[in-house]
Amino acid sequence: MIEDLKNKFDEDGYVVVRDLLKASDVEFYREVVKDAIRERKQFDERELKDKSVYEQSFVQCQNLWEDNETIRELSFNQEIGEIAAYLLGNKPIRIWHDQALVKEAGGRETDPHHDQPYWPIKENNTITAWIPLCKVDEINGQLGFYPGSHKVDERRFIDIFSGKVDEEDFLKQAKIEFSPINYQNMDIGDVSFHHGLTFHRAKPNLSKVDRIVHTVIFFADGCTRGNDQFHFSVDRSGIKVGEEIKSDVTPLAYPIDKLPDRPKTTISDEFLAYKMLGLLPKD
Ligand SMILES: O=C(O)CCC(=O)C(=O)O
Repeated sequence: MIEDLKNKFDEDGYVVVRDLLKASDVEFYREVVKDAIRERKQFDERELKDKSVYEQSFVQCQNLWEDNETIRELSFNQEIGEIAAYLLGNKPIRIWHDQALVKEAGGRETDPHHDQPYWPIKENNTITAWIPLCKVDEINGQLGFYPGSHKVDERRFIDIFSGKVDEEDFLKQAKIEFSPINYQNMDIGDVSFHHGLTFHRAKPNLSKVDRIVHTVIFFADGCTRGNDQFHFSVDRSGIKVGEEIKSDVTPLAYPIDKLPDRPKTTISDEFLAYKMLGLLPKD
């Protein structure tokens, strides 16, 4: 069964694992994540309509594992980690970062993109576990994948941060000629895994309730920094281009026999605005 998942992941660039988590655990974590977001976002009083186009796709809180010990248990869950490690080739894996992605009621679609170009990791050995903490269907922000798109091996940066991505430009840039999109209905307990090079997008949330999702990004142990593009996951600990990505900011995630400690490396006050907006943990 796990071999089937790996074959499907290699072929399509994503898999959905049904019933991986217990419903009662998911319901528990939903409340924990909601509280953590409320705490992180306490100084952000903007309404959806006043946010940037990017922020209208989702509320984003990163590195929740650091300042919330209960979420740390979810981000370092060994059942999720085991599957992620297996899909990446059975090596130990490290966390790049985790993040809650809440598509608010009325939130717009998530523009099509792939993730790896956002990260200065040289090797293409990255994977995201997308863990819905509520049911997700075509009405409330379903995630959809372009099957096989990871094989295009295209690392072009798709800018989803500064405005809506033009559909035609995207297909051209992504070198995707034909674009079936496999949207996934997700039940409580289901988890999807997508490769860092798999193009994906999400539908708008047309419901009256926020779509709460927690995600964890992992990379194979031994990956190195590929370029000098800034990223907290490497720059906080001064990892230079060519060096192995290995620090308390990106600890081993699987296999582990104990949860990691909160990183000693804090985030400089140069980035106070990110901390005040709740994107990153405060000290
Ligand atoms: O949850 C979403 O709307 C988008 C998720 C996504 O892009 C990701 O997890 O890489």
